[in-house]
Amino acid sequence: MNPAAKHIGLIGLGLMGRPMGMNLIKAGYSLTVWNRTASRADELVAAGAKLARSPEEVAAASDFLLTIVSDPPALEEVLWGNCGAMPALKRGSIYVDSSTISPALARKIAAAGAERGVRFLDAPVTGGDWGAKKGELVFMIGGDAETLKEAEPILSVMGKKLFHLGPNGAGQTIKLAMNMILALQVDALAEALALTTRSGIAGEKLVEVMQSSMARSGVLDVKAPNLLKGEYVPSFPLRLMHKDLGLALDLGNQLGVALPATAAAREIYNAVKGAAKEDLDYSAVMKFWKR
Ligand code: NA7
Repeated sequence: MNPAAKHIGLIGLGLMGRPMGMNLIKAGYSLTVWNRTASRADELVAAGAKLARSPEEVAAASDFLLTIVSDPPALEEVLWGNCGAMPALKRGSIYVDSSTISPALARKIAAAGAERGVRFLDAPVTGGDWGAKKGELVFMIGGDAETLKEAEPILSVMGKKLFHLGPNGAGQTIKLAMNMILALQVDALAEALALTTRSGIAGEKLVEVMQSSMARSGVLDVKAPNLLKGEYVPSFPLRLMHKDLGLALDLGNQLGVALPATAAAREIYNAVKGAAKEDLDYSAVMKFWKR
């Protein structure tokens, strides 16, 4: 199928949404966008996207809608707030949400979509803004397999791997579990670096040994340089990691699963978030020991 014949809507042009939209345009799709702060659409509009006046207008123009906004309240606002998208979604269309939200909200959206004949996938992503720019995101997907098959050509423009994990909510559940691990790994690395450097040994020594041990990891490759240099330009903002740890703890409560390590890590992210004067990457958790 000619990509230009498929009308895609994109709501949420933050750190992730902008490069994802750019890759859709480059692949030849016709794109209509909306963002709360309209100026964030400038680059996409210059590249050929149409700017809508509301989420409702985007949904009404789309065969395929993608949303990627900060958190559950932001998503509820764009779907059911003033001129929201949900009531305007076309029967037969596919709606994919890539925000990280609660599995319960994903299931609520799926049910509301089904009532209107709209097929929904929860499809949060991992890979940071770097993965979004390169079109190398990893999608964690919950929903119907047939719907995913239809959505696959579009999602593949933005991602290198699509994991189908179960019914609606499964994508979000795995995403929260993934982010718990990433948050704990970076927190553990920061603690160990604090101990090492306070002993008078360069942090680089610890990292060097870890690279030759079982503690070697992608997190070490990507985040250790930030921690060692004390540079925390947001790739995945700390405020969003903090939000995800909260969502994971809520899910643990609902399921009756104790998450003591996650609870402790969230306190540390919370302290750094409270003291931060600017937007920082989550690797800035190191600042807890630099105060
Ligand atoms: P960013 O860069 O913080 O972008 C967040 C986006 O969400 C941005 O477009 C915001 O609009 C939008 N937003 C936030 N609150 C609202 C409300 N209330 N109404 C409408 N739109 C809103 O986040 P990322 O792109 O890094 O991440 C997006 C998601 O992927 C998030 O769930 C991560 O955890 C994973 P703004 O430009 O501020 O007007």
